Amino acid sequence: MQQSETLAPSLKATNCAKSLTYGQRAQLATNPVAKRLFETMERKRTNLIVSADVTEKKALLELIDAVGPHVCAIKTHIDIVNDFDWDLIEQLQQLARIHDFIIFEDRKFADIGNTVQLQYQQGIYRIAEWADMVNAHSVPGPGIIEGLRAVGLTKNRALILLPQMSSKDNLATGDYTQKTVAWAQQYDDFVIGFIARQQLVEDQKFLHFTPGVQLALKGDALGQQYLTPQVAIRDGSDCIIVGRGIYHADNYVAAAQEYQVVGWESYLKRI
Ligand code: S5P
Repeated sequence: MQQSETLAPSLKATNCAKSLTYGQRAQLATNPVAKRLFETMERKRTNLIVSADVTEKKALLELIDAVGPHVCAIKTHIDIVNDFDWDLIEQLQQLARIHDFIIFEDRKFADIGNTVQLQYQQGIYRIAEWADMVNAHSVPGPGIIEGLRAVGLTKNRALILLPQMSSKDNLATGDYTQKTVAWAQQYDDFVIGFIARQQLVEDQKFLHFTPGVQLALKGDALGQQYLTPQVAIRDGSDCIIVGRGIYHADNYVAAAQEYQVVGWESYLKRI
């Protein structure tokens, strides 16, 4: 894989070394969201996260309701919804309870600690009130983690960092990747894992989330790069994140089912 060549030697995953089941890993988790996510994956037999990148409230809720039984988490980009209102959040939370999934807001915070605290809690989205997990770039340094952590821990939330990205020629490589992983380890009560293309740490309490996953490997015109679910999980991913591969399918329930089965079978091969 292209990016592994740029990783520091200590981060190169020679072979994916993950022998424990999701259920066993729930016992290792110290953060409540990580624990709940592992337990949900085990209970529902799914490592699929649907990236619900849909811009109209009604269509977004319909998609989430339809794929909900097949996922461990739903990933949102709340700021792309044209007709956002607080009722959307309440319905999303209700669907999360009905279908038993975790809510991941893909906010990719990227500012200094003080600013991200405001972005996390305030404004029209009040993300900290409803998102079980959010993610953040590490480019500002550890202050961004400290800012989010001070808010998130009081609400039993979790953070995912991005030591790698899926897009072509991204700058999250080498030393950046390595430092990001080290900060995750330093703040491991709040940081539960990584957006990653392959396994970055051996400690199995950390989750590796892989976006840029598609069975058809179609790619797009703007630099997105895809792996198949089989390759992602073989190389150490714990959760596959699938957007257009599902919500652009003619039948998105059937597509979600297919990704659930392929993802789960790939995981069973690994343990
Ligand atoms: O490196 C990344 C990180 C993320 S979170 N690459 C990504 O593609 N993502 C997100 O995953 C992206 O913002 C989008 O919501 C989803 C991928 O969507 P797809 O339609 O390409 O599957």
